[in-house]
Amino acid sequence: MKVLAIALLFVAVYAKHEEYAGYKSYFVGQKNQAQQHALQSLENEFQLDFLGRVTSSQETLVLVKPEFQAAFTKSLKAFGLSYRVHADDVVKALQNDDRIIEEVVQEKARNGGARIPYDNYQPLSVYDAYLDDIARRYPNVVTLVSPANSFEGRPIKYLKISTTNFQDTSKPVIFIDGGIHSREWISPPTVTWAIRKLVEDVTEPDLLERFDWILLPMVNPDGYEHSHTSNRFWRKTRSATSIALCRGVDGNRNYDFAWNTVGTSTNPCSDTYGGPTAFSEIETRVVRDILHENLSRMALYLTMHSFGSMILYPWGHDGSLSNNAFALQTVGVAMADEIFTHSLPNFPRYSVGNSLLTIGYGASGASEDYAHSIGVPLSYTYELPGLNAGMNGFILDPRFIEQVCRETWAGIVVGARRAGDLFVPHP
Ligand code: 0X9
Ligand code: ZN
Repeated sequence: MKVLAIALLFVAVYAKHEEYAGYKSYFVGQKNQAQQHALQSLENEFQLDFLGRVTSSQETLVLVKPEFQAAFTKSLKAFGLSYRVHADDVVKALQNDDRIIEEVVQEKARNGGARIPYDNYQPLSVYDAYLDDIARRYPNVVTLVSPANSFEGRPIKYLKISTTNFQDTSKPVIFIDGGIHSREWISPPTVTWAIRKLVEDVTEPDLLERFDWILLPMVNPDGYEHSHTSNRFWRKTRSATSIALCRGVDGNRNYDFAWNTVGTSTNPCSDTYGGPTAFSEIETRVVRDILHENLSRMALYLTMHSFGSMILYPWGHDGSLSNNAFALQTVGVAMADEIFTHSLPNFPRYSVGNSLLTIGYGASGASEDYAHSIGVPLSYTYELPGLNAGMNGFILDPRFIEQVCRETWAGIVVGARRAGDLFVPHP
């Protein structure tokens, strides 16, 4: 009986990641732009999935299907790109992540079940309950808004945090979202941590006096749920917009900014599918509407992604700079410097710059570009820290969640204050 139970458990655990059977992940080094382009050019041919950049070593982590591994490594050699295997067996690596996550759950159980939401990755229900609970407990400063349901019918919720219920229109607004790319699990907790620091554990009271805040931790709840229950590397929404078998649109290719032109795909099966039209997704329309409703006084927009320890700003489709590039760079550097002073020694230092030039590829239809194009003066994509030598876990050991939240908050504090100093209301 016991043997059967263990066998069933094994089958269940294995089945969870079975779509990655035979996959390997590789670190690929790129020394210059030509090599970056060379790697990028292999994306479609070998159906590569770029998981992110390890900034300290300037290596990109790439997921490769079994049938393409031999040809992929051959092409790397032909281009003179260095590479090394990261996970020889991706299923095993994911199971190892599951074990690390489960260990923390066990530890917590031994500690008497205390609720410590930042010591592990949380299911969607925990985020949902948290937003409801905060709104209930702090009705004077927090308003819960649930403007629409996701494709699969889950409420997309955000909080408006304000000492005047958004009535003092002289205050600049700061908007932070997370979770558009569902597999980037470190993103939503950085947004809920900001809620905590504005409402529950206030150490910077000026931030609530000076600004109104909009915090949307989970733009893509369907994708998040799917990445927890079925496919760990699910990035897109879960919409069924075409007759094709493949579901989902890359939310960060779906905004109406140079839509469908660069670093995006028209193939619904691609991870960077931009959708049938710009704003085809309810999830991106919710963000769009928040931007427009508050545009006249929005001073700062941050969208949380992972990973790579980068602060990116427009324009991400062609690498050109906006008229506000000087402010974007200086405020970006101020945020990165502050994060650095709160960081751990083994964390990579943030780099700051134009999206295309810093991340190494162009991408159109991204939210940070859209926000800036309609007039948000300071608009950034955060690529939060992730995998790094000395860290365990395929993506980010859950023991580092709280650290990332704390240091990211330090960056937000500086960014908000700078944004407030620079802000001139729109006519
Ligand atoms: O590719 C993306 O959407 C972002 N990177 S991620 O690894 N989180 O997927 C980067 C977006 C950069 N911004 C622009 N291209 N504007
Ligand atoms: Zn992302």
